[in-house]
Amino acid sequence: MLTPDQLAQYHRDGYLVVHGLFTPDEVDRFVAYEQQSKPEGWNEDLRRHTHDDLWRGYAVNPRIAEVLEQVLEADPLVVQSMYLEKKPAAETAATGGQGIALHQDLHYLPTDTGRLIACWCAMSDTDAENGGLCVVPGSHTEGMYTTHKAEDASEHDAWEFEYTMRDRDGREWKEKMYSFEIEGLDPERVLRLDVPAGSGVIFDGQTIHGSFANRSHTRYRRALAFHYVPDGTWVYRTDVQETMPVEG
Ligand SMILES: O=C(O)CCC(=O)C(=O)O
Repeated sequence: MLTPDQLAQYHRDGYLVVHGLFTPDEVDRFVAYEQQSKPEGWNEDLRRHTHDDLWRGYAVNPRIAEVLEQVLEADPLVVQSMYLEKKPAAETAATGGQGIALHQDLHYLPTDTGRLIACWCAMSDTDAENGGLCVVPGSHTEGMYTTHKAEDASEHDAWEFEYTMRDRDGREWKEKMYSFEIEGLDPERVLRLDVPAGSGVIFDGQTIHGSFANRSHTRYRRALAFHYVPDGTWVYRTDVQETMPVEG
């Protein structure tokens, strides 16, 4: 359970580090599972939690569910799941695995209520050197920023993709998305977090966040990220529109 101070901190800053979401055994089990089951590179399946029992168990973990219920004051529904592993620099040609440019999740996952929350879980010790999570405190109160496509290839992957969107009335349209990067962000505002394995960060769909390349020569940066909406929220992207309750 979050304390009133932690809740207030979340609402003030738009993010909160939560310790002990997963035990060391749970972290090891997940990492070992991914090492033997995962194809190389970016995992494009954002719905593993719907058809992989191990992933489902992590997405609906009661420690996460309890925190989200408190913050959202509603039942959370899982939208998507991602495992984000960055190799150390020694294992790649140039820098280590790239990061995701600083963005707001609602750019990628627009919803009808504008509500969305992430639970980003460290599956290795993470920090500034190995490309840990960065956040911009308070940015969740500043509305949606304009963006451009990620520019610095040594730090960030760049891509474009067209998604099919559908509203509640069945009206469909296409929307081009790309590796969003916030326009004109003051780098001084970016806070590089230290998050140990098993701990996590919850953050609002409007909180600016992302990460940089892994500059460590030996240490992997591993994270498991889930995105949720409160029950009753409509997700426009058809590929992740079928949400899953965390309970039942
Ligand atoms: O892990 C990262 O590098 C960034 C994660 C992220 O952008 C997210 O979870 O929404």
